[in-house]
Amino acid sequence: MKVAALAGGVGGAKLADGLYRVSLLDDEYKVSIIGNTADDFTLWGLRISPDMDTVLYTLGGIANPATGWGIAGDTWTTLDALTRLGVDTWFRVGDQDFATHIRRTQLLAEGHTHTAIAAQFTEALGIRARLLPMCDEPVETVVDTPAGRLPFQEYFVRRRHADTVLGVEFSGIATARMTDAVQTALHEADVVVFCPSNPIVSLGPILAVPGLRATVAALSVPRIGISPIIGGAALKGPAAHMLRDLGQEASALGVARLYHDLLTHLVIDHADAVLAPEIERLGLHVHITDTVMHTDADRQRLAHEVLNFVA
Ligand code: FO1
Repeated sequence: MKVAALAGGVGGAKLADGLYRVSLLDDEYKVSIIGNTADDFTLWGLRISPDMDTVLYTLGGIANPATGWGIAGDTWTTLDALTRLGVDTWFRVGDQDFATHIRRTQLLAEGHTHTAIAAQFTEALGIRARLLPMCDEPVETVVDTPAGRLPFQEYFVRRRHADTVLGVEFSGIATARMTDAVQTALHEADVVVFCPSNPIVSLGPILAVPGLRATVAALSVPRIGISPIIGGAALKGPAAHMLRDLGQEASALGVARLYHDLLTHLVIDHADAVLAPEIERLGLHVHITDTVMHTDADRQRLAHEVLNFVA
């Protein structure tokens, strides 16, 4: 059974990890993760790809469990040395994390694609799943706020996503192209999973790659989402207040409205059970369960429930 999962940052990476662990236990499953590259940016001359690295480290079993991003046990000597040189180190990059950015920057300079680089990195970390960037062209999310148009990491990290979101655009998306690997993963999939990532800035850019949304909508296989909004809030990050700022409903029903033309099934949390009838009226099959993943076992359980729900 081939699974194609769309995943963004920390929340999506947890379910992607659960699906990956299921595939390690049962080789009937093969998992491809289509990742968000619109958080990518260049800092201190290095190309950084936060959401791809979050999935990479999570599936590689080396992600920092407290933050979800960066590497567990990483040290900060390089960052401290940069601070000593007068650099504003607002974006926290650990010593081991720097290796990823240095190597990616070098490989890009040598002409390798993001797709080839992701394959090298998953190989290096012994990951037996395909991690596919949504495209190989540069795309960068820009968040329009009362303080002006902000590059994503400025909005998200430096300004702690405190600004009201007036609009979001994906600079470069018009010239982005679905890679052959992404097209193959989607067309060969027996099931497509929308991992619980921010619908606006994590799954949004992936679905904005020209042709990708239409490809997913036209598939005949089950397509299942997990709501990243539980009880009107996101577990982590600005998803709920971004949806509200943009006039969307920050609830599992609001998520269903965003995706009902793409999905056949939606998994929601017990906290949102009351919304199930209205979600079903949108034509989606609804599965109600505990969607909060505290432990690795939770990730695997939820992944199993997702796959069994559409089986
Ligand atoms: N998120 C933060 O809130 N603060 C940071 O200092 C930070 C550093 C960082 C370094 C590498 C990396 O891969 C991710 C990092 N993130 C940090 C998360 C990053 O902002 C992601 O874009 C978010 O997780 C949204 O997906």
